Order: sequence, then C-alpha cells, then structure tokens
Amino acid sequence: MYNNYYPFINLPLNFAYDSLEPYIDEKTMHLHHDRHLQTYIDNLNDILKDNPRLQRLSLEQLIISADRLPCKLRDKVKNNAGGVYNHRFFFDGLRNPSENQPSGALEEKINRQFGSFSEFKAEFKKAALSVFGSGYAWLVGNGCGLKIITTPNQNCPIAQGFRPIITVDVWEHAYYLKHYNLRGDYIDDWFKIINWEQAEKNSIL
Ligand code: MN3
Repeated sequence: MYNNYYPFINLPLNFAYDSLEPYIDEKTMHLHHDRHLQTYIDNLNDILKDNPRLQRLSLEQLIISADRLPCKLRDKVKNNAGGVYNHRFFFDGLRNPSENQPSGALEEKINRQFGSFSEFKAEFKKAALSVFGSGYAWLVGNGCGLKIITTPNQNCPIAQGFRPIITVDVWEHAYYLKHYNLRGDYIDDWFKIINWEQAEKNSIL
C-alpha cells in the first residue's frame, strides 16, 4: 500500500464520488471518505506525533503490534490504524457498476469453497447481516483456502494473520443516507460495485 507510514494522508479515491450511483450515493461517498476516513487519519497522526518510535512502523505493523503496546496506546492505535486500513481497503475494492464477477483462480477458489458464486453471495450476506452494531464482513485467505469472517468496530483481519480479499463496511454511516436501516438492501447493492479485479490481486499477493 502507498503512503504506508506516518504522516498519513487521505489519498483521493480511485473513482469519482458519484460513480457508484445508484448503489452508493455521491453524498455518502463524500462523507465517508472526506470526513469519516479523514478523522481516522487525523487521529492516527495525532497519536503518532508524540510517539516517534511508532512512526517507524508501517500501517500494517501498527495494526499487528497494537495489542503489545502500553495500555494507554493500545486501543487508540488499534481503532485508528484499523480505521485507516479498513476504509482504504473497502474503497479500493469498489468500482463503477458492472456485471463484473470473480474470474480466474479466485473464481475457482470461491466455487471450490462455497459451491458456486451465488452460494458464496448468500453466505457472505448472512455474515454481513450478522454483525451486531458496527463492523465489517470480509472474504479472507487463510493460507489454505478462503473464509468469510466478520470483525467488530475497526478490528482488522491482518491482526489475526488473514489476507483480506474483499470487505463490506456495515457501519451505518456507510449506507444510512440512502438505505436507512435496510442493511440487506445495501449489501445487495454493494455486490454490484465490487472490484473483482482488485479482489483477484488481493487474493494472490
Ligand atoms: Mn466506514
């Protein structure tokens, strides 16, 4: 990942704010990227400003080592480094609406693990709906295959040794303006704007 060290900056999206319409609206994308992600970036820079030792760690290293930090830093680093990583990963995994589906090795792995793409979607949706409160659902690689997992808050799968492939942010700020409380409708819409090319790259890195 680019800009992987302190000071962190809010990199622009890879697409126009309105390019996910009608599935995710332009205003949600502005608020989500320009305010929510920006706040995690500002908070993380603020924490690291007074901790030069931590400035030498990459974003991933901060997440992986957060649990070994002193109490007063642990949750702050975990939440804010996780917030930066998870949002960047979520946004990078989106593209304008298309009939785009998994292909190549990733398609084969999905079929092997879940039976078919539609069975995978059903299982992923169930997991994303099961997140109580705020969090994410992920497709991850675990070394020998694929797995669907959920994480609460801004916890990140790389802290558990998983390789993230796709994720959906199910914090209400990700969908409330358009979908209100209908998280299931938002998940259905999100399936139409997944960047499967990026997912394929993530699965082989
Ligand atoms: Mn979010």
